[in-house]
Amino acid sequence: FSLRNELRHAFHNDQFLVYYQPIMHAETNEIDAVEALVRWNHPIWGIVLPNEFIPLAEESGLIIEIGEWVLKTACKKLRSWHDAGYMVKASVNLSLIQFSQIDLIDIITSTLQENDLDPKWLTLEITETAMLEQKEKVLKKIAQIRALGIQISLDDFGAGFASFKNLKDIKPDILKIDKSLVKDIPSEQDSTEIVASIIQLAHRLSIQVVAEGIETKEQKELLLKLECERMQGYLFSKPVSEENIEKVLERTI
Ligand code: G
Ligand code: G
Ligand code: NA
Ligand code: MN
Repeated sequence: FSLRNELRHAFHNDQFLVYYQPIMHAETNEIDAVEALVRWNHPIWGIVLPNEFIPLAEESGLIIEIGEWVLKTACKKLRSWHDAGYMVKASVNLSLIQFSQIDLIDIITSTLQENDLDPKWLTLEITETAMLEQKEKVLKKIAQIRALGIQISLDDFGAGFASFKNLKDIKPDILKIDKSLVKDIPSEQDSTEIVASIIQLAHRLSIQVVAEGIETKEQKELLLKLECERMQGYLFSKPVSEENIEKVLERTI
């Protein structure tokens, strides 16, 4: 008995959930996309957050099954939202480990087909740490994914390595500024300058920007001034269950 075995058992016994958090066009308050965020609904502990179990799932390889399930769950939901008239995009996180899955591209393609979804409605979020190993192989798969018409988002930018070389090599469609940088704006001058510079850098490379972790109106106002169009954070909505995200989507129609 170990946490690793418990995690596998939990996954195969339907203890996993997908929560959704909107990514907003901040100026118009329209929802651009919803990010799928996995949760473990433990019978005793309650909702366990991914930071507590994703590293373990990556170590054991279970992340391949979890990732595939999250993708399929989110795409099925996206189909039902589109059928109801909520034309939003879905953003799904992809772990480095998933790039070693031989049929990753086939699974993504068939999931979109099964749900009759144009690839333009799907964004895949990757983190830069995912680039450290087997860079060439990962870059090749990213290129294949983009060739399908799916957007690539570089997540947590500014929190880890934030390497310009990686930014150039990946050439994502979207850059997500990490919440650790957003946290201290506008009160801290240096953070503000850094965030302003990242937005400019992205725009100069024709990369769209999403700022994460917006909790206050002051953050939102400053980011709008800095021409950051899209924002995600508690100010707009926390990550919520599939029932509750439908209520959030309803407000926008
Ligand atoms: O939902 P929360 O904000 O607690 O998520 C914490 C971290 O877990 C984020 O970095 C997020 O990208 C990651 N995460 C959430 N869901 C998934 C998932 O389905 N797959 C992977 N690989 N990471 C996820
Ligand atoms: O993929 P990523 O690791 O960036 O996932 C986003 C994480 O940030 C999730 O764990 C989510 O719960 C969290 N999050 C989303 N919005 C906010 C926010 O406004 N403030 C804080 N502190 N965390 C947030
Ligand atoms: Na993410
Ligand atoms: Mn992030």
